[in-house]
Amino acid sequence: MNLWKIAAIAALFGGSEAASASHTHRTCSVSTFQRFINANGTNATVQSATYIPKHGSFNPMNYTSASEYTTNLPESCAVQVNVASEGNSSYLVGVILPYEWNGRMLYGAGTQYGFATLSSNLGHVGIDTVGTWAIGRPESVVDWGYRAWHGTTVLGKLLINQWYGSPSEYNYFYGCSTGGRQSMKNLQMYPEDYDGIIAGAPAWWTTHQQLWNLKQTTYQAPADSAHTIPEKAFDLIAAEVIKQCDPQDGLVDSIISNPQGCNFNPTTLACNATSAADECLTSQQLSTLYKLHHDWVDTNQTFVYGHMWLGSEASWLLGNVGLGKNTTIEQQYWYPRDLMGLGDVFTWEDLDYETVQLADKLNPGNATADKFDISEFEKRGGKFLHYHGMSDSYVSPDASIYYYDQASSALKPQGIEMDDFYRLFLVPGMEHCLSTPDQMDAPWYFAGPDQAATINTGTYSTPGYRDARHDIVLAMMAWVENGTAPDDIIATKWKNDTSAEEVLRQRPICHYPYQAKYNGKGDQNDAASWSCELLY
Ligand SMILES: *[C@@H]1O[C@H](CO)[C@@H](O)[C@H](O)[C@H]1NC(C)=O
Ligand SMILES: *[C@@H]1O[C@H](CO)[C@@H](O)[C@H](O)[C@H]1NC(C)=O
Ligand SMILES: *[C@@H]1O[C@H](CO)[C@@H](O)[C@H](O)[C@H]1NC(C)=O
Ligand SMILES: *[C@@H]1O[C@H](CO)[C@@H](O)[C@H](O)[C@H]1NC(C)=O
Ligand SMILES: *[C@@H]1O[C@H](CO)[C@@H](O)[C@H](O)[C@H]1NC(C)=O
Ligand SMILES: *[C@@H]1O[C@H](CO)[C@@H](O)[C@H](O)[C@H]1NC(C)=O
Ligand SMILES: *[C@@H]1O[C@H](CO)[C@@H](O)[C@H](O)[C@H]1NC(C)=O
Ligand SMILES: *[C@@H]1O[C@H](CO)[C@@H](O)[C@H](O)[C@H]1NC(C)=O
Ligand SMILES: *[C@@H]1O[C@H](CO)[C@@H](O)[C@H](O)[C@H]1NC(C)=O
Ligand SMILES: *[C@@H]1O[C@H](CO)[C@@H](O)[C@H](O)[C@H]1NC(C)=O
Ligand SMILES: [Ca+2]
Repeated sequence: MNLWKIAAIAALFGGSEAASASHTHRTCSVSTFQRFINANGTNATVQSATYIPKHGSFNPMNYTSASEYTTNLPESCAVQVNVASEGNSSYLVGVILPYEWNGRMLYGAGTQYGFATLSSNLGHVGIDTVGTWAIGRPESVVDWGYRAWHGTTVLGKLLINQWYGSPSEYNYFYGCSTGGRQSMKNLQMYPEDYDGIIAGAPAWWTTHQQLWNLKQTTYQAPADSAHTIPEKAFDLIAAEVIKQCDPQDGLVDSIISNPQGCNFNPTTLACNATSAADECLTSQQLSTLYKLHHDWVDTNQTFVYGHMWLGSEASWLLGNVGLGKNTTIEQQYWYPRDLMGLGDVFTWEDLDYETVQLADKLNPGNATADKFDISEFEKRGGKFLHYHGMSDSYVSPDASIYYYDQASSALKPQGIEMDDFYRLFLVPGMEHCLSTPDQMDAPWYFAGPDQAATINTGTYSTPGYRDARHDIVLAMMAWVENGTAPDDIIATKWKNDTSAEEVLRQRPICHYPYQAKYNGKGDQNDAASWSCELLY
């Protein structure tokens, strides 16, 4: 799975001017929406307005992996608008307006709940490891950095107001990975935009995040060196980590629930006279493993970025650990080369602390979401749910803890209690945004952004458990609209994650710094046998 594709969570779509629904007084047509926009004085062009019948589907606009929610839609009108931005830049906005509306807006996929939903291409076609769209187009970089989704939000509210004849009562934003960054950036810069924000595994520290992804590959590069850990050894390492760290959390259940508390001894993997060559690590490879498991600390002992946690090894193959292969290293170049403007002469061998300092200075598009004083959002009554999988190898869970702690330091002196508006959930055994290593089978599903689409594109919420304890979107709504704060979210692991019919395990995910503890009796796979306890 690709980090950048995940950003494109929601559906954008093409289509022709189409039939109108018989039971609405407005016509789902280009001219209807162009009229709304012209009356508002917004410089935007409606490209399409498409009537979607009940159970209808449509293909999102060239987003191969963003096929979420494109099938089994409720009867809706789907609109695509091109918005003129600064200079000669522009971005596309998608709005899906269901005829049976729940009175609310959601940035992200989820029309099946009844939300009017928003999406945007952020001003360029695909960012996947290619940054050429940014070269010589500084305004497009700003659109990508923060401007496009604020503009999308303003336009979305306008169209909703005009189409339904009343404004949305509540506005929500949910996204994972770069979508998580977007939602946090929006919260920081435009605290009035949304009432509730869900950020999963947010890649919020853009400058350090992108260079860390390259840093990971440099540990392995050049390919097939003596110090390169071969891909096929990742499972071997993963198995040894589970063997040692699973019991250390107090319960042998195949899940590493407290990776930070695990005292891992890598020397059990060391080659000796009798071990087969592909079943052990040389001392050079063990040094690489050490680097991968530790923070990036640079010149003058300066902390740059947190490390991947124990229990993430099974997904290194999918991530940036790079494998030292040309292709993978190339994929990490878009940020320093195209966004920072260092050009093709920059290679992985040039990455040093000065690159980090330059990135911090440039901060292209002001994309980094590092404003920690989010008191304005708290004051306007906003709620923030933030989560991160402990087995994530794309974005370190440390980045989420770092943000939470920094925000806490900024807000506590102002008399703001974190628990009153901002809760962080660390999910044992969950990889980047979704899924779990086969060896762990950890519960990970709670209807977070991108999760339902992994079952199939017509799924939403948590099948069989469509309630605020098992579905983070409903939990957010209950918090914003009823004041019911979630102490935990129950995560689900199905026997078969594709069919999502039979539950294998359910377990509460507790809000930081609480941790789920087995009560000592009852079925370990039943959430009722667990309680949230303070870690410290
Ligand atoms: C345009 O729409 C925005 C958002 O709904 C609204 O605040 C603004 O007043 C509108 N402007 C005009 C000229 O209608
Ligand atoms: C989608 O891709 C096709 C083929 O590359 C292209 O012709 C089309 O213009 C694209 N559509 C949009 C909306 O970008
Ligand atoms: C609207 O945007 C287009 C480019 O997309 C530009 O050519 C035009 O001048 C703009 N019009 C106004 C009134 O700003
Ligand atoms: C418009 O875009 C082109 C590249 O497509 C770029 O060369 C030019 O500088 C841009 N103009 C402005 C005013 O941003
Ligand atoms: C990339 O590939 C070329 C030739 O295929 C090789 O010479 C070079 O060392 C490789 N670079 C890395 C970083 O693996
Ligand atoms: C040699 O290494 C293998 C793993 O490669 C391990 O199972 C074995 O216990 C080691 N033997 C000794 C004597 O350490
Ligand atoms: C590291 O510390 C030395 C001595 O205090 C200082 O001169 C130097 O500028 C520092 N380097 C960086 C990159 O901050
Ligand atoms: C950059 O973003 C931060 C929030 O992350 C905001 O406080 C700041 O005003 C922004 N700066 C500019 C120049 O837009
Ligand atoms: C708020 O509470 C009422 C009464 O329990 C319930 O019917 C409603 O569904 C709740 N709303 C949300 C958004 O959770
Ligand atoms: C899981 O469910 C899917 C969809 O129902 C099915 O195609 C697949 O065969 C199932 N896998 C297993 C291992 O049963
Ligand atoms: Ca365990």
